[in-house]
Amino acid sequence: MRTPPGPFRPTFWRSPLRGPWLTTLLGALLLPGVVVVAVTGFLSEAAYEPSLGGNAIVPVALPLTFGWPTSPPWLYALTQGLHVNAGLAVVPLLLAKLWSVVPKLFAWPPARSPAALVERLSIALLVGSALFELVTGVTNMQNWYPWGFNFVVAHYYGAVVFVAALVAHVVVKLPTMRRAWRDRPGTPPAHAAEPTITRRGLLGLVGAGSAAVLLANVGETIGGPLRATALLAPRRATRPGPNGFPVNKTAAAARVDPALTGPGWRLLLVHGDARRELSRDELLALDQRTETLPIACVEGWTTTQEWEGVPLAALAELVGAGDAGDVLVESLQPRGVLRAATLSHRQFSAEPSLLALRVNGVDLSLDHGFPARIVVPALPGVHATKWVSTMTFAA
Ligand SMILES: Nc1nc2c(c(=O)[nH]1)N[C@H]1C(S)=C(S)[C@@H](COP(=O)(O)O)O[C@H]1N2
Ligand SMILES: [Mo]
Repeated sequence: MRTPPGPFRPTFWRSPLRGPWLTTLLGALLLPGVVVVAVTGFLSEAAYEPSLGGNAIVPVALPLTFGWPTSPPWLYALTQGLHVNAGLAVVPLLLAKLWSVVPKLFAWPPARSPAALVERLSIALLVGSALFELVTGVTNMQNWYPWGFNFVVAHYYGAVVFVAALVAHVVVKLPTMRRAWRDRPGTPPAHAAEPTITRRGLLGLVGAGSAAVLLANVGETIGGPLRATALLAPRRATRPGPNGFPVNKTAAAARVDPALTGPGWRLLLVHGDARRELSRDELLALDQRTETLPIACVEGWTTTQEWEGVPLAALAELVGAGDAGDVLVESLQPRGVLRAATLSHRQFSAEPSLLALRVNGVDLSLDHGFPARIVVPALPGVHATKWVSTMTFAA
């Protein structure tokens, strides 16, 4: 069979920089970053348990459902901040590594042996899952959910495929990498063009790219002066005032009827046959506690504010549920997976866990969850349910 023209012929690829040595170097630089992203990603899955509305997020989870700690309060801000920002920073490296091996994509014949076919299929899985994780991860960071599937579930399964394919790839390629490293860059093939950039220049470009995307986002995670440079971060803008910190989902977007948040609003506590209704004034008359706690979202942003309200443990006591196994928190929001969340016993009884009524010294604004919202330490923001209406404690 004749080799088709164009990219299927090795002479089509003329960069003198490409070669096993550069690919090995880029791979070795990429690997630690990918390990950080993978480990923190799987930790995020563990932190999501016990999940939303009582249903496990991922039907088939890795055995990672250890009890995610409730302290230090910034734990999830740290692991998810690492996940998202390291994930961004490795993108230029990943693209450079793919560029360095792109001629292999057109290798002809496609496979010389069954073993070669298996290897190519595993590479297809590796590259496909890496790009899938990249695209879904970045759109999620942009607070943009254009897909018909649940991001957390899809991103999780994509990661399982990616890690399996990566381990196989590293094991298979180890001898090639060793040899390439020992042989140094070598002389480019005869058909290669004159270089337009040195290898060092290429690495510098990749490093500058990583630094730029990192700088364009990390301020959203750590706050402070870097917020000003976080040009790619959707939650950069703040407004003046105690409730001026950014909002992901407004009451209007969540279709919360403002009429239901007025004086007629009651918090309903349920535990078996025990029920208790409290107005906002009655909640304010209970012992209040103030906690400075971050809300950290899977999207990578963190916002730390001073919340004031009733400890969840005290609410549990009101219906004799101090020993309850978990609590289902539901909101006035009529639809959507995020309208309710479940907290485990450890999570609702952690000292800083609050039903917040006020923030930074004033009432919560409607968009920040008025009349009441959950704030819990060390957990992903999905647990910080806004516009709380009912808390059902279960054995
Ligand atoms: N009722 C309700 N509560 C909710 C959500 C929601 O969509 N509906 N989103 C959750 C998620 S995923 C996060 S990260 C935080 C975001 O808080 P913010 O919308 O005030 O920024 O609220 C949480 N509480
Ligand atoms: Mo979130």
